[in-house]
Parts: sequence; C-alpha cells; structure tokens
Amino acid sequence: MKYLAQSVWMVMLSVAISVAAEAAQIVTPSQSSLSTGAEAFVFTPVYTISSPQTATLTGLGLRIHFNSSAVQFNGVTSPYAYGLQPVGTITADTEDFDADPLTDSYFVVGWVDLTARWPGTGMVPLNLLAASFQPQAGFTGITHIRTTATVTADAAAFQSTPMTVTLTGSPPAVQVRAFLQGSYVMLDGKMRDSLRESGVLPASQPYAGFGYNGSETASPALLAMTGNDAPVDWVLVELRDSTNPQTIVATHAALLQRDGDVASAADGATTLTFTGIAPGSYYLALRHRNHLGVMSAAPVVFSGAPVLVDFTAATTAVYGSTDIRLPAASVRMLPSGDANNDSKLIADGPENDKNTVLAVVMVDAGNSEINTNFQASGYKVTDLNMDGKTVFAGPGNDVNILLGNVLLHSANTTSSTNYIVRGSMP
Ligand SMILES: [Ca+2]
Ligand SMILES: [Ca+2]
Ligand SMILES: [Ca+2]
Ligand SMILES: [Ca+2]
Repeated sequence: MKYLAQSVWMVMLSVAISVAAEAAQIVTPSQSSLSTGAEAFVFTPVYTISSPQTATLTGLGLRIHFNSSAVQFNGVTSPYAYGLQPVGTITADTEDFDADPLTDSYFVVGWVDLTARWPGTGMVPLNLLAASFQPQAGFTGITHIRTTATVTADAAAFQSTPMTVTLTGSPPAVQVRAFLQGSYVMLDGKMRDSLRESGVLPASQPYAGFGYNGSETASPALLAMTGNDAPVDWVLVELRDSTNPQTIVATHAALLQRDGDVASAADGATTLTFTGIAPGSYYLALRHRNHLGVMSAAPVVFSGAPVLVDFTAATTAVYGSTDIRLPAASVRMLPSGDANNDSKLIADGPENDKNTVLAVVMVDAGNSEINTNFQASGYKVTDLNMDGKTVFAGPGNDVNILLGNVLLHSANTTSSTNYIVRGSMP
C-alpha cells in the first residue's frame, strides 16, 4: 500500500515539476559534520531554492541515503507537514542513486502540492525533518548521510550536500564480578553487607586517600537495598593501558553487590560504561581498600557490547605468575589483609599490616583505657573482615584473616609468620 502510494505521488510530482520554474532545489544538512561515540545523532536536511522568484513549487521527493553497517535509522520526527506524504520504508540502494556504494540503504520522504505553492511563501530555509540515527556497535570511522531527489525534473535541478559523520565507536562497557574474602560467607555463596547494615558504608566513594578523586555518590535508595543486590562495599574498576598495564587509563568507583556483581553507584546498573574512552583493548583491574587487587591476565577487547569479566570464576585468568585469588569451593575470592595499602600481606616484620590494625585500635577516641581488645567501630581500612569494627584481639578479630592468608599461602612452605604475600598488580 505504502509503496503504491509513493509511486503515485512520485509520478504526480514528476509531471508537476517538469512544468515548474527554472530553479534549483537545494538540500544541505543543518550540520555539515559531527562526531559521536555510541550516542544517537540527528540529520536535519534544510531546504532552500536558488531563485527567490520561484520559491514555491509543487513539492520535493527526497531520498535519504545511509550506510546500514555504520548507522541504524531510528525514524523521522518533526517532518514539515504541508504536503507531506507517508514516509517510505528502508530500501536497498541497489541502483546507487547517490553514487556512493557505501550508502547501501535509503528511505524516501516527499511533499506534494499540485497547486505549486510548496513549501509556502517565506518558508525557506526550511528544516524538512529530523532523522535520527544510531551508530552501529563496533563500527568506527567516517560515514555519510546523503540526499538525492526521487524525481529528475528538467526545470528544477537538485543540489545537495552530504553530512559527514565520524563514529568514534562505543566506549568500553564492562560487567565485573568479584568476591571479597573479608565478607564472603561460604554457606550462602554470597558476601555479607555488614557495613551497609551497620550504617557505616559511605554514600560517596572512599578512595580519595588511594589516589582516586572521582565524584561517585550512591543514592539513599541504593544504600538501603537489601537482598542479593545489597551493596557490600565500594571498589575501583580500572581500564589499564594494553602495553603499559601500570598505566591507569580510566577508573570507576562502583558498588559491589552481595552476589558479586559490580554496580554503578549512579543507577545500580551492572554494566559500567567508560564514557569518553575510545573502544579498544585494555587490561581490566579491580581494586579494594584492604584486599589485594586483581587484573585480567590479558587485555580485554572492547568493541561494542558489554564484556563480562568474572573474577569469581576459577576459569578467569588473572594477571601475574601466580593466581593470588583464594578458593572457596568452586569460586575465587580476593584475599583480605592489606591494612596499610602497599599491595602486600605482611603479618610479622617490617611494614606489617598487623600493627596498622593495632594502631587504629589503640588510638581510637573511645579506647580510653588503651585496651588491645577494644573494638573500634566505623568504616575503616583496618576492618579486614568487613563487619564494621576494627578488632585486634579476641573473638572476631581482624588479624586472624591476615595471619591465615600468610601462613596458608601455597608458597609459604615453612609456614613462617613473616612470609610476605605479594599482590600481582603491576
Ligand atoms: Ca549509495
Ligand atoms: Ca546482583
Ligand atoms: Ca600491606
Ligand atoms: Ca572487623
């Protein structure tokens, strides 16, 4: 039906224009070039005419050509109403009307006024419509949106200028999963959200002291969530340079959920998008305040769809000569115990993490009697088992988890308390 209707008006327009005035109908894009990543963009053809004396004609039939590998046509909004015909469907440009073999598709929009008053006195220049296009995931480079006329009138010539669109590609998007040993509960295969429950989990990302000054803030609704998606703690997700993995290209502070998903603090979405970063290959790293960090064994290729990096899976290879993660049945956890944030777990000897725990307990304002078994409440990096308290001695203390990781480390064959467990992050 639509095709038939279009054929009829195209013939009518052809006849009408052939007896029209000597003028060129001109279509230029409102914006001659633009650059976009994953965001949709709008093509607005602007109609003018070369001779003011013939500013009104019988209409215009317009093909809008595009490369379907580069962009997806999302539809037309705000078409000029006077004389408007039904917008055509997407058609293969097998005849290559625009002499650009890369533009493989087009659709037709037309306006017909057999009284030859189109588009109306004083209407030019006229925005004919707004056509929305979505960049195709994975396409990068330059593409064009071109226009041709459906009718060749011997009186009214047609002139057009294309729009040049530079597609920089979808920014890297990642879904990350991880378990933290300090809060992991083997029996239910999830982490505790004790920090959230005890009300000490901060609303703003806590990594300023770790060299990251992002402004991520979680909404009260996200911080109030319970169940599998309740926030356990803040983590840092980093893209690192594929040839120099010590170079951090981009960082997101995000919330780790009880079930291991890393979620955006902005909206709780479990896909993190690195807006403004070019697609390509990056190492993907995950860091935590008092656990040893992990990074993908090899650069991850980001070319469109979100990539899952599941650090809870034993099959996910991690960077370094040995896998620093700890097994918990079939899953893997980041090891806890780095109270002084030097990427080493040390229980005894110089720079040890145990003394950092002790110091926090001893200097706590509430510990007036300076007891080593005092429990210092609050969100502290020394809370290695993530229960909302820093405890040096006695039940539930934070030292045992550190000591266990040192003594039970596979390379610590003599079970020495002064063995150093080194992190594998570059
Ligand atoms: Ca073409
Ligand atoms: Ca989840
Ligand atoms: Ca340490
Ligand atoms: Ca604790």
